[in-house]
Amino acid sequence: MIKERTFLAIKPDGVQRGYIAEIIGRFEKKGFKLVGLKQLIPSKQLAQDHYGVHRERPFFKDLVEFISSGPVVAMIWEGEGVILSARKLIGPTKPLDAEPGTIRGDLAIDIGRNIIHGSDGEETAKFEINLWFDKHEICDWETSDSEWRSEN
Ligand code: DAT
Ligand code: MG
Repeated sequence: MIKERTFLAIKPDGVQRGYIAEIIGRFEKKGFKLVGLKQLIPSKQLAQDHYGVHRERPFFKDLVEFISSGPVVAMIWEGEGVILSARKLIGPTKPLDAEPGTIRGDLAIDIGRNIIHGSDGEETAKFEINLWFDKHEICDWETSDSEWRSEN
C-alpha cells in the first residue's frame, strides 16, 4: 500500500491566535493520521527554501519575514488522498474567497495571515517533508482501529 503523506504547517498567526488544537482536531476528525509534529521558529533560510517557488513575487520578502517571525507547528499527515483533501479542508489562499467550513473560511480574513500551509501536490509534499523533517522525526505507526477505517 502506498502511504500518501502531506506537509502542513500552522503559521505564526495560527499559533498566536490559539488555533493549534482547533486545526489539528480538524485533520484528526477527518480520519487522517499524524506521523510528524514539532514546533519551531523557522530560520530565514528555511522560510526562503520553503517558499522558493515564490522567490520572484512582490510579497516574497514579507512572506519570509512573517513565517520566520514566530513559532510554526510543522506536521506530516498520512492517509489516502490526504494531499488534495487537506487542501480542501484548508480552503483557497485568499480567506475571503474560502467557504465557511474550511479552515481559512472559518478562521481568517487576510491573504498574508491565512494561518496554515498545505502542500499542493505529490512532488511538493515530498520536497517539503524532507525540508522540514529528519527521517528519525517521522513516526511510522498504525492506528489500533485501522481495520475499521479502510479496506487496505
Ligand atoms: P497557498 O498557501 O494557498 O498554497 P500560495 O502557494 O499561492 O498559496 O502562496 C503562498 C503564501 O504566500 C500564501 O499562503 C500567502 C502568501 N501570498 C500568496 N499570494 C499573496 C498575495 N497576493 N499577497 C500577499 N501574500 C500572498
Ligand atoms: Mg502553496
